[in-house]
Amino acid sequence: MNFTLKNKVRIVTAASLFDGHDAAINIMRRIMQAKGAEVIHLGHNRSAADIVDCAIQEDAQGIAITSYQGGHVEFFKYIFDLLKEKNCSHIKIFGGGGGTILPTEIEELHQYGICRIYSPDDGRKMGLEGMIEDVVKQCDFSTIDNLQLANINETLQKKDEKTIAQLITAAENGKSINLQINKSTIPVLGITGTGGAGKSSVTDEIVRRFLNRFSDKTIAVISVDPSKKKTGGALLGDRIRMNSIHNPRAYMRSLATRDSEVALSAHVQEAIDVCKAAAFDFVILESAGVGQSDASILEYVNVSLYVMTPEYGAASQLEKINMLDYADVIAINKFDKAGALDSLHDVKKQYKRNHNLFTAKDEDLPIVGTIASQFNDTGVNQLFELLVDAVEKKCSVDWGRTDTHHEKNTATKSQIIPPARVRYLAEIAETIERYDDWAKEQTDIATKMYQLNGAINIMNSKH
Ligand code: B12
Ligand SMILES: Nc1nc2c(ncn2[C@@H]2O[C@H](COP(=O)(O)OP(=O)(O)O)[C@@H](O)[C@H]2O)c(=O)[nH]1
Ligand SMILES: [Mg+2]
Repeated sequence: MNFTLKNKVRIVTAASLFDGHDAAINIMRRIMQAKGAEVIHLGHNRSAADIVDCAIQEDAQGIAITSYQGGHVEFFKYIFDLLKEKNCSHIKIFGGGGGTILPTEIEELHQYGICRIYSPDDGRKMGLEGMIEDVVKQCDFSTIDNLQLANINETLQKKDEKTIAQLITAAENGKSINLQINKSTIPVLGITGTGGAGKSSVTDEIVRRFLNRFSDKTIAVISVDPSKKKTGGALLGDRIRMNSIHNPRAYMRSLATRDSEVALSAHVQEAIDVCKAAAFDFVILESAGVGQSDASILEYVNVSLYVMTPEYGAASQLEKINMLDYADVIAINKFDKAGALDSLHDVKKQYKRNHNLFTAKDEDLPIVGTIASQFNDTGVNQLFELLVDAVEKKCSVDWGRTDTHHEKNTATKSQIIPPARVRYLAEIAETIERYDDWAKEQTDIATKMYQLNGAINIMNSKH
């Protein structure tokens, strides 16, 4: 890298709506990460509103999009208009779409205010690295220079997303701001576990159920992912799993650890405090993947959830997991994997040992198998009930639950095609083949009858 960034640069990347061409943006975002940027990647097929809302909530300096399916002029202009409408014109827009974006269209978009659309010619002249350096350098500015601190608590309580986001950035930059916080009444749930266990997928399912169940309540999610020690860059990928946060009652912010040794950012507490000052009813903190001994999330949260999978190796490994001592609730996610029931049994046994609960009934332990990737999973439903119970009990809040039924079933894999019907396509083909054979048989008979009839007629006519 032949340049140093003055500011932490955060860029939202995505492929445009109805567009599955994500190879190009994946190349671009990896180079951005290597240049030290924190990239919030949204993947493909993303709407202008998704991208703009994300950029504001994440306090990004830039948006970088690829568009190959046409409609790019309208798409880029609409993003520009939405940013303007939300008073966030400082967020710069970059893009590309190879030869599908004509030079005249590039000119039109630049005139409109899009920062830069890169053509294949630009690629030839500047190279991939040159283009990305150009993007990253143009995003190297502070977003918090004009942060209005007068009446900050009132603005926060209106849940102004730009202000919330910029206050979290201020905290990350070491600026302390005096906020009014009612700490005692806003519960914080910590979700931790090994990388890839499904923490973000479980978080998304909890947010969905929370928003559905409590129609007047608001929620904030703070998600931490690791920074690369070598480059300082980070892929903040949790947001790609979050489908339920596109709701006016939800806010999400991704944080990079900015220090690859730890599972949490040093500024997690301040980020939680900003969300509390903004009077969200519930805050969820998702840690970056942790090792067996890590339990650092406990310092920041009232209730904790440990997410693991059936693939932890041998049962003796469970003895090393610190969170089995401390977590209020444990989810064995990916319960669709082989050996899931065995691991549920093993984890329950270990939990009883850790907590000296040798006489407790298995079904009373706060351990549940979940399949977060499955719609309306019974295990996740049960998990949600356990978490609401734990929050109400530990934080003395009354969320006024109307529906208090407790599901006891651990996740069961619901098959889209039941076992008895797995051959259904073959059965349809066989039925059609049988019908075709029968129809051919019938036509042969009819043909023979017709021929015999004809022969009879000929014989008769000779008489
Ligand atoms: C690879 C590819 C695919 C792959 C995509 C793999 C993937 N996961 O991305 C596959 C085979 C799956 C595919 C499928 C389809 N494709 Co296709 N595909 C392409 C192809 C060959 C290359 C696109 C690409 O990634 N280029 C690599 C990038 C890095 O280079 P570039 O595009 O030249 O971009 C330059 C600059 O613009 C700049 N740049 C680009 N983006 C960005 C972003 C930033 C931030 C920056 C800084 C710079 C930058 O970098 C490059 C530097 O030189 C193009 C044709 C072509 N030769 O361009 C067709 C093309 C885009 N596909 C096309 C079509 C029609 C389709 C399909 C609809 C085909 C079909 N009927 O099924 C599907 C749709 C897929 C979907 N779900 O959306 C058409 C689009 C036509 C149009 N818009 O009018 C094209 C143009 C082919 C054609 N001539 O018909 N496709
Ligand atoms: N088979 C299976 N895959 C899952 C399940 N939950 C999540 N996943 C997948 O596991 C991968 C990692 O999930 P993610 O939520 O990002 O994990 P995190 O790193 O712990 O936050 C993704 O590809 C998810 O789609 C599940 O219950 N079953
Ligand atoms: Mg995650």
